[in-house]
Amino acid sequence: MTRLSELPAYNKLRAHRAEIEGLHLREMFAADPQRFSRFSLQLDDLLFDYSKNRITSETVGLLTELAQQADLERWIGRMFGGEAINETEGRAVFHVALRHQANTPMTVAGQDVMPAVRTVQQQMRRFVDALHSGAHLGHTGRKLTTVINIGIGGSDLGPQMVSTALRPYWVEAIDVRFVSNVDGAHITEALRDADPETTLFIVASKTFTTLETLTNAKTARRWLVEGLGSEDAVAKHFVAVSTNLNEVKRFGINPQNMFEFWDWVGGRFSCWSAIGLSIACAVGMEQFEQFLAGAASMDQHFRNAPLEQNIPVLLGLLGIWYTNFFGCEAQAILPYDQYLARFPAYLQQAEMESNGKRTDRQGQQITDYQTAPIIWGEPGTNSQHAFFQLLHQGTRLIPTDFIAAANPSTELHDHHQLLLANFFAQTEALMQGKTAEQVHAELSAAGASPATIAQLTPHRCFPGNRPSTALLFERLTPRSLGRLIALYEHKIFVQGVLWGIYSFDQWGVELGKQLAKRIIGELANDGTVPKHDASTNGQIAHYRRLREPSSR
Ligand code: G6Q
Repeated sequence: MTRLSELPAYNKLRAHRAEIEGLHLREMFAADPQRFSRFSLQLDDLLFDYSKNRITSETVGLLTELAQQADLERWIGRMFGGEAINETEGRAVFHVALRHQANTPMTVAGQDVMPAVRTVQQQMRRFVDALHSGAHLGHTGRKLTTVINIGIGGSDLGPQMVSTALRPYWVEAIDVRFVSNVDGAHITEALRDADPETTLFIVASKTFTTLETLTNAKTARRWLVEGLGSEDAVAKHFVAVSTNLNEVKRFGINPQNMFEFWDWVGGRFSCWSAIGLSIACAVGMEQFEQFLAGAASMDQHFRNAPLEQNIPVLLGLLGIWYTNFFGCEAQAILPYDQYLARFPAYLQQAEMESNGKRTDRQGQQITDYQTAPIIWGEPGTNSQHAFFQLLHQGTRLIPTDFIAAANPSTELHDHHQLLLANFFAQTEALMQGKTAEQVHAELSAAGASPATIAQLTPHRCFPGNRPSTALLFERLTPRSLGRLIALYEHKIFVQGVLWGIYSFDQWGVELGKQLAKRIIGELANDGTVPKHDASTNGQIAHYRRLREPSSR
């Protein structure tokens, strides 16, 4: 493997970056009436407009050259071929099989996984249908209408984000909630107005050993058994989603109530598996299948489109362009859709846990280029009234992704027009900026004195030339949502390949977990002195002093 920074196209891109330094997007649009059609693509109803980025045709040519030199096409083939490309964990990365539509095999280590995938999907359908029809009732014979998913990280963020996004599709009388934090406040609030007779718990954990999830699941179990006065209630009110049958049994959940998935499904890529059971409970299995089909349409595009017309590839390359050649430290995700409120948080995990790494595939430290930027964002228009100031006039350059549907998910069409007017206005404003001449003219027209004009002009100018990419599609549906998520998943894949890292492990979350396990045993007020650094010891001692006697 040649390091990214040693690829021939990398050096060419550095030189090219210096050449285009002085170019302003405003001028590039003025000079090229074809710029929009040159730098936009359409996949069915999805418009991918990347023309408001600081690129020329040469940039795109060099970036795709870089991707070729990094062997991207071979890596895409390896992922879809079920190869064990997650080498540090010795696993395939095969979430694409979970949404595979054709009647063709998808193999891992010579074995077709599709029969097992379809079997679990059928089991999900039977369960969800029974839940909705009332064929599966609670211990006291009542319908289960509150579904609480207990999981964390990949076993929470995906299902939670998708369920939130698809709120208008929820079947009648269903209420789906999510508990992830080990902070007792989370489960307390989720249970506050819940009725044990009508509550179903989905314990979602790939390993079924995660401290937070098991702690919450035990609390939920106690609440249920106390509420219904019988251990037998667990059978009707608890199901598990896991790869670990033994631990599920040990917890006391009947294996018949377990939905299986496999080690080739990474946690943060698992909402397509039975980890999506809470989504299916919310919207029904047919809509869940539409969600899978939407993702599959992006998989096909990613697998087959040439690099320079490949949306996830281009989105990934734009990120590389800004991170590695402009020194950008952050990437803003701005859905103009309240139902996508959790999408930035979801991508924070997907991108930062996948590509927030400093060791390359050869085990060498990466010292001469950056990997994953900081992902953040909030829905428009709220974000406009909060942090857009920094995007427009701050000292940092922050590339932005604007995401919106042309049609609303509500009846309030007038609201939607206003929302989209802002969507268009913001990408235009970021790109165009406002010159001193414009500010001057505005202030003069408003009757400002020359002194006021001189004082205010520098503050009221916008530099512009701030990049944005727009994703605009017909409507937020299970299908278009599946396609959108798959687009970002593949973007992450592309970037990981180019950065030369393993995107599908997450060793960085281990150390804190190990230390926490050790510290749990040290919190007792038994006179022992914890064996840490002075700061950690001091914090623990202060905590022991402040803690109320009842919790000692
Ligand atoms: C995701 C990570 C991580 C994981 C959680 C929950 O890719 O692996 O976020 O999903 O730690 O793990 P379990 O599903 O095993 O409880």
